[in-house]
Amino acid sequence: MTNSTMPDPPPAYGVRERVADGDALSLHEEELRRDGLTVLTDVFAVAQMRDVAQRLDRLLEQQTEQCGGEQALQRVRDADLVRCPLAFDDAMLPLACHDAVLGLVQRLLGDNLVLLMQNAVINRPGHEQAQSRWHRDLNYQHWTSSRPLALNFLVCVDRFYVEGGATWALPGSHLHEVFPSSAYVARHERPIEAEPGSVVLMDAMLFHRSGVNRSADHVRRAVNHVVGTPFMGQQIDMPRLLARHGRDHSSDPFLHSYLGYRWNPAADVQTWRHQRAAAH
Ligand SMILES: O=C(O)CCC(=O)C(=O)O
Repeated sequence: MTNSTMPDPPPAYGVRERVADGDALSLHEEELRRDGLTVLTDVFAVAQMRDVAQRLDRLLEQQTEQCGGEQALQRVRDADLVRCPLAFDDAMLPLACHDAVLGLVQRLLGDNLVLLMQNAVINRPGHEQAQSRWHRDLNYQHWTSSRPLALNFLVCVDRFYVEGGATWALPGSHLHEVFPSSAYVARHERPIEAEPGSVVLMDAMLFHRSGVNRSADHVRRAVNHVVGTPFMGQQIDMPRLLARHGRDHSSDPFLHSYLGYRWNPAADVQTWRHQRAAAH
């Protein structure tokens, strides 16, 4: 995990308030608040990433076939994406649940977290990736909040480098309502380069995009997660999808909450009261 040795306080004058230096995650927290992004290195083992890469390729093939083929998915701008992989392969759940990553997320969002989505983005040379258009992960929102509402984190399954389709971001754009001018974007867009096993975290209001993959043959896979607070809805009803595929994580106290079992709308008044009583 990234851990910098603490530098001496920089000389300054007229400064009466400053952020105190803290532990290993404090700098990442500060980067997330100020820039809207940070990178944790060496979170997952490279061997694990190689295994995940193979599993993602299989899942992509399955989902593409189930959805009528690649061209059909391209028409709805959903090609080269694996939707909710953790519902289909148990090796995907640990990517969403790493202690250090969630510890950092909790510093910004508090204890009650909900996984709003998990999607793998496969960025291949010669293939247009729909995610390469600028967007916020809280799409269509043009306002700012005094506190972060949701974060996203990308697990780098393959190496992120510019020619190979690394993610690009506009640092600080989570603090502004509107998307900046083309000139501003051209001057301030920044690539995020990282090794396999790293995790790129962003404020979910930060503008970002996949890069264009201009490499000869580098497939750049990433697994993106959006984590919010319980008043936000999941992209796909995870408890229901998991159940459909024979998986039930509801007895695990953390997953009960994180995967949405606890927060799903109740079917009726009695059920809501029963659930509320059980939680107390
Ligand atoms: O593929 C990337 O580099 C970014 C992915 C992304 O923008 C997203 O999943 O929202």
